[in-house]
Amino acid sequence: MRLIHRQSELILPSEITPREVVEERRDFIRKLALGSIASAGLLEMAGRRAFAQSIGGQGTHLAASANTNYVVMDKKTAYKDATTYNNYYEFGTDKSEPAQTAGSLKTRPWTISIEGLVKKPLVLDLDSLMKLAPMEERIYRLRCVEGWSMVIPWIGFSLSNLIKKVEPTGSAKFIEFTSLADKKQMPGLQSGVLEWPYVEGLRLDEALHPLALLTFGMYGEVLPNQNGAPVRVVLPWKYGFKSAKAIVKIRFTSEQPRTAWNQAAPREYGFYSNVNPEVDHPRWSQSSERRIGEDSFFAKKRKTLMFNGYPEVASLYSGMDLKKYF
Ligand SMILES: Nc1nc2c(c(=O)[nH]1)N[C@H]1C(S)=C(S)[C@@H](COP(=O)(O)O)O[C@H]1N2
Ligand SMILES: [Mo]
Repeated sequence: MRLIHRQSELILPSEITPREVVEERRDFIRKLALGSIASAGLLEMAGRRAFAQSIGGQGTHLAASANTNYVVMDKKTAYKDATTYNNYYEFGTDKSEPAQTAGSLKTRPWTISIEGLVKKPLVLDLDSLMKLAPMEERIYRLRCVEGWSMVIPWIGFSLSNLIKKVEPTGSAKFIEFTSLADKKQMPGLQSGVLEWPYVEGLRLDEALHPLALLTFGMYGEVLPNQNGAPVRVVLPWKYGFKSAKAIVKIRFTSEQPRTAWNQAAPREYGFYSNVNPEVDHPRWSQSSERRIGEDSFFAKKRKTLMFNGYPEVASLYSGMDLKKYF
């Protein structure tokens, strides 16, 4: 009976299943039908191999020590899913496009400019930036505003290390992240879905929260281009779009910065965009989510957690009406 269950699960078309995985599964079914996979034991083994979900790719190794204070116990998303199902509009609006078109992005040499209301503005090359603090591995949940989530082992260090280095002035209240916008390298810039460059921002106290991760790698390796190489932020208590990729500029300001999604659709995407199951998107509920990899017909949706399950950030918003400041 288990077999039947699996079979019906396997042949269901799924918008989010990468083609290779579908093909691998088809092959598995074919072998089953041919009887080349016989006993239950073998079946289990073959199944496990076909659905193996936690190993990295073949990218450049990036050393890091596990930070056990930041570990989500949920099963990690398969490397393959995390690197082929991406939102990265500079490389196209289709989830599969970034994996196909971001490969040629030149991520070295890379400089990042830290400017605005700071005592010590800096222009850093990637290597100097990476040496600012020891690399940590942290397993975070990432929840996209579209209603899906992943669990990813990121590598980086708290953004606060960089912020302290440049010494913001007393009037700095916000921080703005600007992503690379290079028409020659990024085919998606031809489209008018967003105003380029992609810009995101935080209040300075949010950016100083230890959870805010300046990120250089994932799954033990440097970031694949489609995931934001060579440097991005990961803000796990906020919807995924706040976590800007391929950052070239960080600016400190006294006024709330304009941000790409807020500008494109202010009613739908607020500046804060904290994960909040009680505040629906105008066009859909935010109370539950689909975990990538659990996308079979039989899989239950998961309940979305307040601040995506990071209650330690709540004090940043005490006294604020989170329906108004969504
Ligand atoms: N520069 C840039 N950063 C971006 C995006 C983008 O389109 N451009 N998409 C965001 C969205 S909507 C999400 S959900 C996450 C996805 O990150 P991932 O592909 O590494 O899972 O990246 C965010 N960062
Ligand atoms: Mo997203």
